[in-house]
Amino acid sequence: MIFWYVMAALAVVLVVAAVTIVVGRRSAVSSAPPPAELVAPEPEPAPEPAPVPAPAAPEPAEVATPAATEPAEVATPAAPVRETPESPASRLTRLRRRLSASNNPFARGLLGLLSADRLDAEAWDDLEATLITSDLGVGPTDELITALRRELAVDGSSDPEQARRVLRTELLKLLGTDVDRSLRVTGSDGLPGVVLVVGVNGTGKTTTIGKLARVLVAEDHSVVLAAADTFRAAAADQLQTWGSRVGVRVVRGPEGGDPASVAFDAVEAGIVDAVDVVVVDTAGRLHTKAGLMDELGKIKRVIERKAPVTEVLLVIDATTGQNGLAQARVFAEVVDVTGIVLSKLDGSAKGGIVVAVQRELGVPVKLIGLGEGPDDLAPFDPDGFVDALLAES
Ligand SMILES: Nc1nc2c(ncn2[C@@H]2O[C@H](COP(=O)(O)OP(=O)(O)O)[C@@H](O)[C@H]2O)c(=O)[nH]1
Ligand SMILES: [Mg+2]
Repeated sequence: MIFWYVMAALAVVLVVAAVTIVVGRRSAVSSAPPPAELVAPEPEPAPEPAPVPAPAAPEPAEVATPAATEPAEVATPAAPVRETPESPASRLTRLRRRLSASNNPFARGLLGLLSADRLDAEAWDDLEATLITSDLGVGPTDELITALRRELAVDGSSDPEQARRVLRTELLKLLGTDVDRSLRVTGSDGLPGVVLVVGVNGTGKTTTIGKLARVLVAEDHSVVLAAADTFRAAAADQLQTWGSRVGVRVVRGPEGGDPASVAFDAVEAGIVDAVDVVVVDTAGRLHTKAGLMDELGKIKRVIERKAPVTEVLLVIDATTGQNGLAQARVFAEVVDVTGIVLSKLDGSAKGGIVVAVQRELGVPVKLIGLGEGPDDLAPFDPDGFVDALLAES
């Protein structure tokens, strides 16, 4: 009997165990989905880690970028990049558009003659008016009109090509093609050449000197600039900026100091450094003729204790026309002007001043300013000038 009790108990144990296993399996199976569910959300965390490395990657890249550029930026002020000025020979070609009819009223007036169907009285009157308003001057205007009428108005009809040819020839005659327009920038006896730049305030002296320094550097001359306009500190700063762009030394003095002593120091520095040229900026105060004469005379005298002045450039603002011419006369009486710089010829309606100023002062135009850009100063070449004026653009 006991045996059967034992067997029954065993059977019960077995059944309980079996049930436990089945239930256990079920719970194992039912607990399996949670991992499955965990797998499912895994993609969610997955994107999370993904963005983490993503920004992490650009970050070092960004760090690397400034790290790479920073030394370059630091290097720039440490060793200022010297600009390479444009060769003077190619400038008029580049700048000729600024003189052409589309930009220049003087050229537009001349081309008006070429486009006239008939060279009747009205066409000649129009041309004469244009030439007078361009400040060519009464004498040169008469000469030009007379010559053109002689050559062109045979039968009253207009041949634009012939008119262009004749106009070119006659304009060149007025400008003068056999004049020495070279700048005297070389000294003798081992001394530097000295260029004194004079003119009324605002005509463009300092800008011209900055541009001229670039012309000289482009021609492999060594240069020192003298900031002898001590009237305003800004003038010396302005010159300094131009000089440092092309590695040219600027000698300056205290604001309100003696301009002659700054000029003297600069020429002395030029001699010590054995440079080729010293260019001297001056103030252009037209207070009284006597005052101007005193100031410029003194500057010149003091410089010449060290080295002769080889060139005196008078800067005239082309937009001021007759007025500029009147001022130029005063300067020419005070110093021996050896060359004219006509600034602001870009867009000036007074292009005729080129002829008038040479006639008036008997001094050649040597340089022309054709814009505010650093290389917008060109040697004056009559052929290139006339071609630019008469260009079809
Ligand atoms: N459009 C044009 N402006 C010029 C030219 N030359 C000088 N200027 C401008 O004329 C102004 C006066 O020049 P600045 O050199 O200070 O005259 P300064 O008082 O005689 O020394 C400045 O704004 C220059 O940029 C030129 O050839 N063309
Ligand atoms: Mg100035």
